[in-house]
Amino acid sequence: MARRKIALIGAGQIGGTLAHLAGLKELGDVVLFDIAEGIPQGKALDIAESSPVDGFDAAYSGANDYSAIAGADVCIVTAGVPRKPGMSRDDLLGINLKVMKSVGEGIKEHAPNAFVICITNPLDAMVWALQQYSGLPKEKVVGMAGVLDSARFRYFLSEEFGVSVKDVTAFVLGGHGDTMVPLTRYSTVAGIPLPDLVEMGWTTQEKLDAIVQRTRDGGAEIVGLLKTGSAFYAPAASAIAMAESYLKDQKRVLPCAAWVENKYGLKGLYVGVPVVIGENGIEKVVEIKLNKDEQVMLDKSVSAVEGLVAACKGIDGSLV
Ligand code: A3D
Repeated sequence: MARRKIALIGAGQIGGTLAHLAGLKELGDVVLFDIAEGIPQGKALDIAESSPVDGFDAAYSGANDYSAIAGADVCIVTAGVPRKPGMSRDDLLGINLKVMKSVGEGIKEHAPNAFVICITNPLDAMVWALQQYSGLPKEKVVGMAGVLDSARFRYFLSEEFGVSVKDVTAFVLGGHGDTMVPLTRYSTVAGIPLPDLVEMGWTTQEKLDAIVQRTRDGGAEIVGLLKTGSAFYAPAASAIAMAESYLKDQKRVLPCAAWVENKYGLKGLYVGVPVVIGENGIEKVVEIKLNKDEQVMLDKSVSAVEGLVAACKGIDGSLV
């Protein structure tokens, strides 16, 4: 069987890490694409030269022309600019919307059958724009945010409880970051929901609230430390989990920014929900019953995303 092809559009910090992880996991051959000349070629060669050491088989190439992504099975999009300290994700909207237009058109022409994962911020609006510009089916275009937000939540919880990250599950809904909705009653340690763990004296409600807030601010915490860019290891690992579920038809249940229509009271919007990812892309949107508080938080998150989508339409009148 021929190897699968993974196209990474944007060969910056996340793009390079994605390329390395895709090789280490032998997900397929990798093409790095970027407008910066030499960067995708240099990273491709550098990672290919590590393959004999780590013992993986994958062909690597770098390109500045979209024809190189032809026939890709998966496209992961990080093209655009990241945040600098003091910037919100939304400050990136105007610049990155233009980038999504060229990327969407490139994918439409050269890789129309791909499963497309968007990482570029502001995520929920950019994934929507990317679907519009590429014209690909909505179940084949998805945004990465929830896997990262829940990974951060899981990591902080594992530290608080002194238990393995493997035994901590977390359930998040809504937009990326600031308006993320953590569902603590569906987040567990080995199946024990967080509210029960508070009752059992494992932690306090105050500490749990602080962990939720730290999760929401997780991106800004890293930006503040790095100063020159934003997080890239955990975002790359998160997108690779989504790509792997598609390529291997694992049917994992992962929180992603997916197209939601007639569920959660939405008429049609890209927003973070749990979905099943398999060989057909987004195979199912999982709808759960929310309590009053959770619904209020989701509504707030939805209006933030709607505001960004409206701003995109204001910038480019061709978007509907
Ligand atoms: P960075 O290292 O700057 O890489 C971005 C790359 O995109 C650079 O190599 C640019 O040359 C390239 N680029 C710019 N314009 C184009 C274009 N038109 N076509 C092709 N390539 C282009 O950034 P990064 O890798 O750290 O981050 C990439 C994006 O991911 C940013 O928008 C971040 O804000 C976003 N991000 C999202 C999350 C989420 O959880 C959603 C987390 C972290 C970063």
